[in-house]
Amino acid sequence: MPLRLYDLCGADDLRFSPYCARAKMALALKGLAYETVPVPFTGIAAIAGGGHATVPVLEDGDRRVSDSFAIAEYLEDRHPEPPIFAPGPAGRAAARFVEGALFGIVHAAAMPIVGKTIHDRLQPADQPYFRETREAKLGRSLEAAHADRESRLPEARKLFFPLRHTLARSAWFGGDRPLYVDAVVYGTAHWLHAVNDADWFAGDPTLTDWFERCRAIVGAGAPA
Ligand SMILES: N[C@@H](CCC(=O)N[C@@H](CS)C(=O)NCC(=O)O)C(=O)O
Repeated sequence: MPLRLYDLCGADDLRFSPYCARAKMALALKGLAYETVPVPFTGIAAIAGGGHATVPVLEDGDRRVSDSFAIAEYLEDRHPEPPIFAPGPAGRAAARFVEGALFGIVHAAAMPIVGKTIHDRLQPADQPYFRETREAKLGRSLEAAHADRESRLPEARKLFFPLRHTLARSAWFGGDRPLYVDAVVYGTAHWLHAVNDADWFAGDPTLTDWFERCRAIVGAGAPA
């Protein structure tokens, strides 16, 4: 039975979730075949079960793993070769740091910029839920946040400086091969580009080249 990944979907089957993209790249890096099951926001609770339900969820036979980082660790423990974390606890801690920095800094800065665009690209049945939950977090309407996106975008783009800083010296976070840290950053980049709000890496060949190489890995590790 192939691995199955429950994957957030918008209108026209748009797969934009940063966390699901991370899980897909982790699976591809491991060379594992998988199939995806599209899930709208309003369908997540039914498949994730219990607590604060989120996707991705990986199904491996009768085993279910939720949370993208837990999925990467599960894959690493179950299929050690090729490794996707640098050796030892330090490798996982470094990946956690990157995950946290992206969530706390980049996602926080990007959400007001891309929130309305995401909303507009969801299935109509998902839109009220998304609006209510995201406006509560933003403290204002999606439209009000969208109105000053042009002025916020340059500062938000600068938040990718650490990525440029790293890739100027190394093809991947793993040196000559990609690691899960690449997948973590790729997921965020995929999210921002998939909702088609702006070309976040415009005019930056280093970031564009790395992003295209990540995309090729995810595309080649395509679903079973
Ligand atoms: N830390 C979790 C976060 C997953 C997450 O927030 N996923 C979003 C989709 S991008 C979700 O399922 N949200 C459910 C909701 O907003 O109700 C992970 O890395 O998997």
